[in-house]
Amino acid sequence: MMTLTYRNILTSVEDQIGIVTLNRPAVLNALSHELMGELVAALEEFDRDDNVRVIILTGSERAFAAGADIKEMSDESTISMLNKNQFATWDRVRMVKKPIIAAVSGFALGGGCELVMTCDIIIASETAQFGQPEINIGVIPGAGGTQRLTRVVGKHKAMEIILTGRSITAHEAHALGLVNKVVPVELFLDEAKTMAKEIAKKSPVAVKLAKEAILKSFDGSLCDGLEVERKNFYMLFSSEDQKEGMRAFLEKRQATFTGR
Ligand code: CO8
Repeated sequence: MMTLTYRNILTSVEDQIGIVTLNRPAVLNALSHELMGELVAALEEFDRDDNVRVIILTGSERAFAAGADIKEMSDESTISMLNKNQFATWDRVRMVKKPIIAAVSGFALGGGCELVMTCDIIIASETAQFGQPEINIGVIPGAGGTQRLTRVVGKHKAMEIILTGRSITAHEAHALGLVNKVVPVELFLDEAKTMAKEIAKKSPVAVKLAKEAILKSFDGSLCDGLEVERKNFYMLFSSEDQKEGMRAFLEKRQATFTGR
């Protein structure tokens, strides 16, 4: 297997399981453009590698990922966001054909929660916290949150989670059907490996085709939904509230929103 050098992630292979670990600890694994590029390169490399049958995506005990990188986004405009088209990279995550198990501990917020929901199976530590706090910084989920969360937990819960921006615990996420299993924090990666090993014993081609078929049933008009979400996300970069919300986060103060 060709080994690429990454700055924001770690990769390894054991027992036919390819493991990608998000590794930007200083900013709780905030998903910068560079990190997403590396993540996609690693996932695609594992997707091509015949020695890998299942992929695990994980972070640290403290954070899976606390969202997209707010520092990187705070001064963007609608047009600069459109031109950068960073979602092209995000789209490649959902094109991966092998199953991806998310092993989640600590914060899985905003883009972090959306990345988790793009995975196929979710194992959570008891300390995991899921949420879409974008509303607190004057924007909305932009990487599939309004679509994937709603499909999993239903309209009313999705409204509550996205409109209040509050986090939910691993146990609450489990009760809502968002996560497969909740385990003590010291076991979350082992549990993901146990599940991965079981799947790795099956026919790889059957596993791939099963994943494709399940996603077909799930993704009905997902593309339309994603398009609306993306346009609205870009549009918010024309608002004063987005500037105020993101600056207030970086300046560690409460945001004051005016609706402009
Ligand atoms: N982006 C950039 N830096 C971050 C982020 C982030 N999302 N989250 C945390 N950090 C940084 C902090 O600024 C801090 O840096 P420093 O030490 O330099 O001050 C460091 O990480 C540690 O964070 P805290 O001191 O805040 O740690 P706490 O334990 O006090 O709080 C929280 C942890 C609650 C997770 C808090 O950091 C937080 O609220 N983070 C932001 C969560 C958030 O709003 N996420 C949503 C972001 S928007 C988004 O994800 C849109 C996705 C759409 C895709 C876009 C693709 C282009």
